Amino acid sequence: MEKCKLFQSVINLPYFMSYNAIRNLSSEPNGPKIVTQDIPGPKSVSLKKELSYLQNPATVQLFINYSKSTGNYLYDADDNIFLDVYNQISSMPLGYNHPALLEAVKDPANIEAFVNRPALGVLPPSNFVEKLKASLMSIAPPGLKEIQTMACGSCSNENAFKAACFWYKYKERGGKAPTDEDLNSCMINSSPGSPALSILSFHGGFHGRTFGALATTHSKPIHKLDVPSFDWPIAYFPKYRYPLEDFERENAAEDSKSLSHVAELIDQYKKKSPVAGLIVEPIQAEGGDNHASDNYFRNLRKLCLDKGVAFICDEVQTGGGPTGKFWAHEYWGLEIPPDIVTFSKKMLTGGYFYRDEFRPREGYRVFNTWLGDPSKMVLLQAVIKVVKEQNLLKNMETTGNHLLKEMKNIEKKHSGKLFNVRGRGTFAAMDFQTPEARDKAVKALHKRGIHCGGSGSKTLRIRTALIFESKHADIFLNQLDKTLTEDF
Ligand code: PSZ
Repeated sequence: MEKCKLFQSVINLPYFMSYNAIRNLSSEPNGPKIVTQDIPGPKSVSLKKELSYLQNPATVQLFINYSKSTGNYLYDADDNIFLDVYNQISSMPLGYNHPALLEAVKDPANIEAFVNRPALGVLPPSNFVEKLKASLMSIAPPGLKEIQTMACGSCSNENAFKAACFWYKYKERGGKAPTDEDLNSCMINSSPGSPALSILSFHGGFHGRTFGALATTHSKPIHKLDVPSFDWPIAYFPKYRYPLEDFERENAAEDSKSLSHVAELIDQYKKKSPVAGLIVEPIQAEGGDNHASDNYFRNLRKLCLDKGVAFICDEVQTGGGPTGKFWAHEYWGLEIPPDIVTFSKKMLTGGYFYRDEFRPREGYRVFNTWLGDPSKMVLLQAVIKVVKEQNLLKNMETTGNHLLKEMKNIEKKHSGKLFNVRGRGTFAAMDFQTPEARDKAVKALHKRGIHCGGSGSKTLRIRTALIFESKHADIFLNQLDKTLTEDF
């Protein structure tokens, strides 16, 4: 009680809102509860059958009761309650039905944003600048002062690639206007108007599934099969051995191997299709939670500057706070920020921040009907307020430290079953011996009321909401330990 009073006076909470209420923890159950014999339960199975008449439901795991779901807990159609450590593929900043978001939706001042979806490029609402400043610009990565909103992660990357190509050709033309030949040839996809330029990406990277983004995605064949693609360079990404402190020399060698490959590819492609931009995730997420050192990324950034290549940092999955900073690349301590930082997921709207050199000179070069959605900015503004008031970045750091320490203890206890515990904040992962063992662990944890997911071939990943605390981590850790003891 004392703690609550003190807390309320510090951040001026309305008297009726406790610490638990504003983190949306007061409505949470005490823990997971599984009531059906199998997961999925009978209601989910029958709904999946109905869906199968309308589309291929192969990927659907469970049907969810979103009105009951609350905080870190997901309620399925059969009333099973799961602790959610996966959060809609890492895209829920404040868990389910957070009161601050419910309030924002109910606020009469915000209703227009939910009812009218404008073509933002031509008829933005009169409060657009104010809303951009209050939401996205209030958490812009250091050094980046311009913003483009978009609908999703893939289209953010697509347009970032275009911005890199515009930038590259603008420099090459020395600021001169395009020629008639440029304008005519681009209409038939030919050079010089449609130039042979490329975007360099990394093995194991994931940047989306639309055509351009897919050309830079290299995590699983099922994403790419049967889709025509570009001949763009794909570089080696470091593969670390764990624990990091025992393999410093080997891991530094991995950094050098990757950096030399990037430099080599940029030089090699100079003749056939010069590299306009390079895209990289701060932690390769879909590819299996592959980390690289802060020093590696500092050198990669330098290399891009030396070679005149745009450095695009894909923070679609790492951005928005789970690592303990709003942007994972803030850990690198760059002297010159990334040229472009793309986002979506926990940011609720897609888009990218960019250095002013990357502002297209003409209108209609980066454009589509909606260019995002102002209602998402209303929600994001409410999210950011809670993150700041509640110090949720610090919460990710504290909870993440606890989670990682205990995951490492479990790794020791179950050596031979669990490997390579790693993470930053609560953006954490561990490997199993085989893909089958990983899949078995994900299923066994579902049965124990933990909703988690896989990445890469044999990795289990944790993607919590920002309101996930050590007490939630303990529930997960306890079930992980039990699974490894009883199910393996
Ligand atoms: O299978 C899929 O399509 C998935 S599963 C997880 C994602 C996509 N993540 C999306 C993502 C991402 O993690 C990174 C680092 N960059 C871009 C994207 C694409 O975002 P969306 O899905 O919004 O197009």
